[in-house]
Amino acid sequence: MIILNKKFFLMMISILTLSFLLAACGGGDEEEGTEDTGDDTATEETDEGGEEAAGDFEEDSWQFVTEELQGEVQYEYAAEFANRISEKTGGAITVEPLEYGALGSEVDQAQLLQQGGVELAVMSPGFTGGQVPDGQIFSLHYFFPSDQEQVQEVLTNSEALNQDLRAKYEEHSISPLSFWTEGAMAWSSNVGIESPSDWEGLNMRVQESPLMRETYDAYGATVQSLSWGELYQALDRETVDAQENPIFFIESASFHEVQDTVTISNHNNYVAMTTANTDWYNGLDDNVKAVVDETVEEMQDWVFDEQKAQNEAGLEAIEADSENETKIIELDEDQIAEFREVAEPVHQYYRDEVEGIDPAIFDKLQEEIAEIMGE
Ligand code: 6CS
Repeated sequence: MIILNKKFFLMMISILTLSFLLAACGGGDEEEGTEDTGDDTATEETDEGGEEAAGDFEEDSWQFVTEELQGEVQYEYAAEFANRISEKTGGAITVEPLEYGALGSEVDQAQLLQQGGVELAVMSPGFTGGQVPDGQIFSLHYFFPSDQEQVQEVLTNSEALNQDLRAKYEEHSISPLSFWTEGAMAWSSNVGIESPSDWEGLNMRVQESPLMRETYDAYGATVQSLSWGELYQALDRETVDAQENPIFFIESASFHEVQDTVTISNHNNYVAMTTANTDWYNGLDDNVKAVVDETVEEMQDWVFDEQKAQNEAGLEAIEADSENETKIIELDEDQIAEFREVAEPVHQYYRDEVEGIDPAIFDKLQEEIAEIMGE
């Protein structure tokens, strides 16, 4: 029996309906959101008595697209960002957070941002792995720390990421203003993954990142790229056998309903980027850019707490779901060592063989990680 997932169903309808909208936006909307709105200036008072400050901002509205649904980390990030921008500009600038599906799939959304059809997006590097090969560094297994506080520290402070990798994305009109974790990745499957050999013959869902193929190849699995909106049904029909995501997302997308096991593997982290269209961002008035930068910086702690709370609640919800029993497997150190042994040669393969990547970014990031881990 096919179990229809309600969220999935609603999303697919909205993707189909709005694919027309995406086609209409293609390349033609560079000016959207940057339009001259006339002489309107805001005069509303802020809590801090900020009438003067508000007057410094011209009225404007921006769209902030995310790859997740209301209540999930990315969307809540955009909503909180919107509140803060409104407050700091005395209501002059409004930001509209958009759910996954509102403007197409993750790949469509990335294209929209690049074309200037939206100003801001939360983007996962996995969906532009073909265009920006250096972004695939986030899909290496056992490369980043497993401690999420250390991961967030690396993502927030790394020069390799926030300067060098950012410049690579900017060649494609994507300005990553920050990188942040949505939590440690876990695997779900029906077989119960406890050692690399358990992957033998499994078909794994991945994002649009060629390196992910290499990684799962090393374990003996095949891979298939899919948008997450198609994943529940693919797992249910067993055209795909396994997937990876942070626990909160496995629960909220209901993947655990159609998978028997979840493996806490800590093999890597779900990294998201707060991105802006590069021309739009560079064209902002200095005072507006300062407010954006300040807000992005503040959001690093906020989103860390948000993902932590959602991941904890997600695990509890999976454990409490007696209608869909899920076996939780937590890998011990010996089991992790087995996975590391297979995964680590892919690090060198990435550094030395993957076309288009800058090995200097890899080397610098590796040093920065070692420093934060006190090695
Ligand atoms: O698996 C995915 O593709 C989705 N996972 C998360 C945690 N956020 C959005 C993304 O598209």
